[in-house]
Amino acid sequence: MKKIIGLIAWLVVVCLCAQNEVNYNESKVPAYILPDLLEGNNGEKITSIEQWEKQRRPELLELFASQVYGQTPDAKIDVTYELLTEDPNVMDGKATGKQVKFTFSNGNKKIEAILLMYIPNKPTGKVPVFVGYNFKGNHSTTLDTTILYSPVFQLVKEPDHPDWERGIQSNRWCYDKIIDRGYAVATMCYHDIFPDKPELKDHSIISLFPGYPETIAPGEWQAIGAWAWGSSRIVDFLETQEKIDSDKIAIMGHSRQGKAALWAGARDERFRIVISNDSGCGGAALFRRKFGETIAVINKNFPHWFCENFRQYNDRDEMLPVDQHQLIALIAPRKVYVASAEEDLWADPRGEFLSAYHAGPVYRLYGLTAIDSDKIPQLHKPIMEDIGYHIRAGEHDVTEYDWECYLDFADKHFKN
Ligand code: GTR
Repeated sequence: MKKIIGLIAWLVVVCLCAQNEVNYNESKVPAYILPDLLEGNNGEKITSIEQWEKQRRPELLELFASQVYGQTPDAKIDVTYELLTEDPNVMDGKATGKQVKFTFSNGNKKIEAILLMYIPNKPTGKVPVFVGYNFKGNHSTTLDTTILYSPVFQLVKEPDHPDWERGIQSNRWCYDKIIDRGYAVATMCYHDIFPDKPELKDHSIISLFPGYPETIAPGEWQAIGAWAWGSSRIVDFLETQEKIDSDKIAIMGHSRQGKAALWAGARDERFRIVISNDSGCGGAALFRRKFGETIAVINKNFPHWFCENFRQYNDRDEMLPVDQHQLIALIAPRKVYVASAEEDLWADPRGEFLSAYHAGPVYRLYGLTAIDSDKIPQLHKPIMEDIGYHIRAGEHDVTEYDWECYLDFADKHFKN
């Protein structure tokens, strides 16, 4: 009897370990069938743009909201903007720098955030703009000592944390290059919208919405939904800016912000280009490949990112009614670009590529160009159709090479 109990206990341990083991072996990727992009929930084939826009697209948006990212409330939160600084002469005179305080309020409670913007001085007309969150504060994106610290930063980082240092992620924001190419750039610290710790939800914009915290329903939004909502509020502000061409707004998000950028781009059609940089699980990567990070692992490590319903798919990734090629397709006919890094296996570069590839049928429905081959391209050979993709050498990061590709892609679609 003892032996049998011992054997059962051993089997349970083996099974649990096997479940949590990360797969980096292509030959162990399970055979999978992706949910059909062009078949409605009622089994009907989608063959026209009209059917896609009226029937299938709303169905998919609803599935992603209820099962993955959570529902974004319809309630409107009051937002005011205050220009804190404006310097028409930054970067040796080639740009204007602005810092703008956003105050989100529900009448009882306020949350503040700071947007940092650089606008090129040379073009006389309106300019296109890249929007994107930074991870370590606006002060981390440049050495400029006039950049203000985010109000929330003291909540997320201890006073002696190295992230208080200026410019530590300036490599991810090649402002000079962006300005030289004639683009404006607008960035905000993502902690301002939802400080990235589960216990800090009370300091997030979610806490301003009616019903909080009583109504934490299984399909309710969490951090990724909040970050996506926040990037739309940045667009609201950009639309008030005379120098900004609001028909040419691109969003670029890295990693967890790549996930949020895709969700923002799927929901808000004002983003005309959506760029996912190394976004991985819950971003561009196909869940069903179970390569690198999986649903169970991401929900365990980041319980505050996705809605509670998403936990039903822990270790049952193939039961999720959607997969990420469908999220990318929701961006059509607007342009989308997915980027991977060769050594970033945790994010499953091949899975990121394949979802961009499998989004193709919706782009083709619009008569647009998609990715032709399911063979991942060579390093540094970007694909620049209406869907773009590249894989570069190196690790999980945003590099100058990534930005060069995004600027080329934006030139192709915004400047012709
Ligand atoms: C990792 C996480 C990834 C990705 C990354 C990041 O720890 O597992 O899904 O989001 O963080 O945002 O840098």
